[in-house]
Amino acid sequence: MTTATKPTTAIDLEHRLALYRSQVALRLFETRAYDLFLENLVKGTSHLSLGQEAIAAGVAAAMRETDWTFATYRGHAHTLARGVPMTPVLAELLGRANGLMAGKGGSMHLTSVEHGVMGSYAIIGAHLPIACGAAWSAQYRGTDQVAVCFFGDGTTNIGAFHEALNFAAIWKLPVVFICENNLWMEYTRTTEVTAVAHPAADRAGAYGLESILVDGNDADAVYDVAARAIARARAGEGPSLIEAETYRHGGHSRADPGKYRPDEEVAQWKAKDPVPRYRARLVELGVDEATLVAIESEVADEVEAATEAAKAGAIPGEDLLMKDVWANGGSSWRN
Ligand SMILES: Cc1ncc(C[n+]2csc(CCOP(=O)(O)OP(=O)(O)O)c2C)c(N)n1
Repeated sequence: MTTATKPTTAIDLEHRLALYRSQVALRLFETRAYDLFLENLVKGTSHLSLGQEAIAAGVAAAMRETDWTFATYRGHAHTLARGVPMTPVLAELLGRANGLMAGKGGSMHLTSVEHGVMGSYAIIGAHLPIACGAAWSAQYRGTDQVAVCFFGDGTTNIGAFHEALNFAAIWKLPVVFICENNLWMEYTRTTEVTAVAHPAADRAGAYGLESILVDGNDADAVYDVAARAIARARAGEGPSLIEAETYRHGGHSRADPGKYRPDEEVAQWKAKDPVPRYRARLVELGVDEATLVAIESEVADEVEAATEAAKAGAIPGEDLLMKDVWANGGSSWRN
């Protein structure tokens, strides 16, 4: 097993500052989303990934604009990290007409093809074969695009996970699977219902893949393993599976206080919070306080502006109900 937990020294300061900004943006955005939920403004359910920011930020930093992201229902961070602006994402959570999906999709269906965000998937595991399909399309068409697919630890017990890995391996598809192991499924501890300790990494070998385990609360380490896996995929060397160990600060979804998790476990992981940890690393590297404060206040302003714009968005009209429901692509292709 390859365990990559040491921060890489290959990342220059400019990229590190960008990684910090990205993590701060994900943190402040979702903190605001939670506040808006408490104000009863967020429509439908939503799943936050507070505490897991280093993964979305680190992986996105290693991707090219033309690469594809396949996100989960816990996909705000996956979407924002690819460069989708905050306003349409927040407006979507609020069910407004200026939302990313015009207010019809909500938190769990964020998609932006122009940013390579090829959907958020609420049926767990469903998107792994779909990511393989996208990767196959890139391989078939001879483009050098790579599909990156995020999923949780619990998802590794779904059949589609195993089917997709086998399929990706035998066809050497340019796909990178990222398991965000936050230790918990919906309300169940993953190790209680899983035969191996590392739900993704321990199974990689069964499909001929290297086992890659990374500290998912260290954006540099995540960036490092993701960059290597993506480069391999782009070079035609086939798929990779990365298990990033992390913890979500909150419960499963917005309505779950997560009280079933031991207090010491929550405290232990909060002490490894990726955002202050990365900030401390930058300070150690000699970045001055004013630079960090400037980044934080720019991001805070961005969240403020997005909140105002989202709240000002119109409530969609009833005509939206029947819009984009059915695409008549014709049937001539069958002939
Ligand atoms: C096929 C399917 N079964 C059950 C569910 C209900 N469900 C939603 S999330 C979830 C747990 C997923 O846990 P994990 O993959 O560890 O991701 P996390 O929520 O911790 O990010 C379950 C069982 C679902 N959405 N799809």
